[in-house]
Amino acid sequence: MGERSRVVILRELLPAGRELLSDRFEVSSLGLDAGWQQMLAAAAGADGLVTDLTFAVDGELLDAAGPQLKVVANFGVGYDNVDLAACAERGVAVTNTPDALTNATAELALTLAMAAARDLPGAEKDLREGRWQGWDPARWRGFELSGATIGVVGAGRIGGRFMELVAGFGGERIYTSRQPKPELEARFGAERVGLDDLLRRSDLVSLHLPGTPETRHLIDGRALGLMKPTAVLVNTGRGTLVDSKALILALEEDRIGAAGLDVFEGEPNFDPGFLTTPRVALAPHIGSATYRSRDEMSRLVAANVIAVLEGREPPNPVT
Ligand code: 8YV
Repeated sequence: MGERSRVVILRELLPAGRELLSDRFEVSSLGLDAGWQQMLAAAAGADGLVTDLTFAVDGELLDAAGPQLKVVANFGVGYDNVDLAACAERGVAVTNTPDALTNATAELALTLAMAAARDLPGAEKDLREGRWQGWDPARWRGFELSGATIGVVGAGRIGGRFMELVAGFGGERIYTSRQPKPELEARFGAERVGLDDLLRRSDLVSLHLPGTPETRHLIDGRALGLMKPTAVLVNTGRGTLVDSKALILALEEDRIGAAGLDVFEGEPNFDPGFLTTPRVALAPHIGSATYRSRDEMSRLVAANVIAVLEGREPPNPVT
């Protein structure tokens, strides 16, 4: 029998996926605190690498792994951390984990939308800090989603599911997408519009785009200026979609209604202005963090590695 292939999990893969890999391959895992030098050293000689959005998969890492490397399996649907050209040049397959996190992420977008619209974080903070003095008809008033015009920016899998979840609010649904989505139009009466039109008309704007050079700061000061002063902005896509400084300013100057954010530029760092900005619901990138989703994502990572190392087409190639 030949030597078993080597798979290096550069940070962490949950047991649901790790066990599938360990049954077949020589597997090592560095853990969440792994630093870059440690990753470069551990990657040497790997046939497969399990990666995630917290670090760059670039030429340096691929060269440190060596020419036997066959697959980079990214734990996540987004793969903006992976240099696809560098992988292609070296003949390395890249895979991701779509579908598994569609429900979880769309549900978090709705959670943030509702929390932001009613300023749940602000109201809860008042309660926890002893500022609840009794019933006050003017206090803690927010926005209703019932009857709202809901704008979905990027109507892919997650945006489409989000649209399905909010359909019960009635109102109108509009979306942007490179391709028309006849299914969303037929099922939810959705209308495809341009971004500026969507921003002007929406009471809730939910972002569901990947982080690419083209989508960087799609929502900047100009875009925020088009939104209604009562509109809620939700971002569960990538932090780079939104210009943080411009958003903080828009909230502070009451130029938009509220914001719900799961992703940030430069995370786990984020603009500290968000901590003191009014009417903002914040989460530490937990879009896919349900038991079901993260286990399924882990299994998908493993299924992709196994397929490539056994000489088959992976289920989720990204190119
Ligand atoms: C993942 C995400 O948790 O899938 C994505 O693109 O942003 C998250 O849902 C993350 O990628 C884990 O690596």
